[in-house]
Amino acid sequence: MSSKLKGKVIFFATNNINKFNEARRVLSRYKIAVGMLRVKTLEIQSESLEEIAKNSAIHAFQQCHLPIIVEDAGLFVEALKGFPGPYASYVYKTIGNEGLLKLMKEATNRRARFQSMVVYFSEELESPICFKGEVLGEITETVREGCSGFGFDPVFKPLKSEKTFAEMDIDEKNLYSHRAKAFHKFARWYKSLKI
Ligand code: ITT
Repeated sequence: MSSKLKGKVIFFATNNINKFNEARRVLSRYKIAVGMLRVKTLEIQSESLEEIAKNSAIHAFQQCHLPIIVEDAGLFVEALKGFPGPYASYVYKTIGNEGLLKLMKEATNRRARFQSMVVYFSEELESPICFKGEVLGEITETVREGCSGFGFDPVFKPLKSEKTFAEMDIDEKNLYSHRAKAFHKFARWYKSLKI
């Protein structure tokens, strides 16, 4: 592993400012500088977050030749046999939180999990490297908006909290979230690179 990786700014290729802000907050604790890059990411159709994110990272890197992070997240609801999974973005845009709650009207099992796959790629690496984070929780009975959050945050409550993600600020969400866990793993790896 080359020492060239250290001390550089890395770029998070995303169009989602909320994801970027959550990641930046974690990385700043490790003094890792990150910029947001709005390159057009390629999202292949796949059941695997890892495969989607790896392909996106390679595609993004080919466009900019900068040290790049891509993150792909999914929501897996037990009562819906893992739906929407990697299709969370499409499902959110089409039926939204109200639609998800409707699908779960009869469901007594409210268990769900968010997964995050953070993928890093740079010119020093032969292939992209992946870091996974997961949070277990449940889908609430009603939409519980708070003062922050995005996507399914108003209907997702981590197991160890009484609040939905939307009722938390970024720092509190980062104590539990799939994304924060994956970015902590990434940051520890990045900081461990030999000088
Ligand atoms: P980029 O691909 O541009 O990074 P995106 O919003 O499409 O942004 P993802 O594919 O990773 O991001 O996530 C898919 C969707 O899953 C996202 O649009 C949200 O609706 C939902 N989602 C992911 N992480 C979430 C979180 O922490 N809280 C609430 N919803 C989340």
